[in-house]
Amino acid sequence: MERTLIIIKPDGVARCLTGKIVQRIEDKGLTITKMVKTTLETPKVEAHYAHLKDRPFFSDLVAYMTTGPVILLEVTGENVIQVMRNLAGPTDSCKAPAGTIRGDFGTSVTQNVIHASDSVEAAESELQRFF
Ligand code: IDP
Ligand code: MG
Repeated sequence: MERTLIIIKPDGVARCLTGKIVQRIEDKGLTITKMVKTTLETPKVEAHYAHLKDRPFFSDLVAYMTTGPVILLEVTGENVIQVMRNLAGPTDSCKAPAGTIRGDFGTSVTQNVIHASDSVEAAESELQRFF
């Protein structure tokens, strides 16, 4: 069994998409093992996205992630990291196929509704950071 960190980002929470996203995760047979609503503080978001700190959109990204509450989820299941990346879809909501969370609900490349860890190492360090 693997575990991953999912964040329902501020746009997802503000647009009342939490129930729909949780439903998709459970419909896929994955288990939500932790779930917390919180508002993220700037230093944690900066650490989470440290790999993007030299990109021109970094300050907008950090501002967006701290604008309102998020839902933090630990999701557990077989190959859950890859399965959740598949459910999320590609980063850019405008290019993400219909049927994916970002394709169905995301509105831009930044406002793409959810975060999903992209490797075992990332998942473990992100779960430690946020829980
Ligand atoms: P991922 O969330 O699909 O793993 P990353 O490249 O790790 O994508 O980027 C982290 C987050 O930064 C994205 O989910 C998105 O919110 C934002 N982002 C990524 N690329 C861009 C961009 O080119 N312009 C604006 N925001 C971006
Ligand atoms: Mg990423």
